[in-house]
Amino acid sequence: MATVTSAAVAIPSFTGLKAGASTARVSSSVKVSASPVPRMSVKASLKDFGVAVAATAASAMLASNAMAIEILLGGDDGSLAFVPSSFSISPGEKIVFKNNAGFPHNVVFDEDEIPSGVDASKISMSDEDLLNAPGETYAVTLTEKGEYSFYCSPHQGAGMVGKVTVN
Ligand SMILES: [Cu+2]
Repeated sequence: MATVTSAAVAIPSFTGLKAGASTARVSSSVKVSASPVPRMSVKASLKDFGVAVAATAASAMLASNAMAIEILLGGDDGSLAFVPSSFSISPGEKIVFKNNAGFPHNVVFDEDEIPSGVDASKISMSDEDLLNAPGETYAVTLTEKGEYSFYCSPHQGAGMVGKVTVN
């Protein structure tokens, strides 16, 4: 959770979790700014929500949200790529895509190359939505196991594509 940068953005994520608890499947995406806030405020927010979340028998999801992986958008050498471009995570582990170089970038999941039943629009940025500022992030959490392909709309033709395996 250290990469979630404000208590305010954590709340929509958990609202979604409560709503989706009956199907035990949650896909949430939150766009956050790069401005850091003290870690304690996020923790305090989660603690408050922990009560409601536990009541819906989804407390395991709360624990798994503590994990996160950071993927850079654009290589330090100026390459138009996700770094790393292929990686594996656990279900519920947060992926934080961070603007690094060569922006604007975005993150769009290929609806034909994600597990069946997953709604690509719920985990993707829109084609028009771009990360323009250095350090700007897009965070997404995948809960269904399987392989997901994604790309950056402006740079797909230049090979800015990636793959994540949830297992
Ligand atoms: Cu790009």
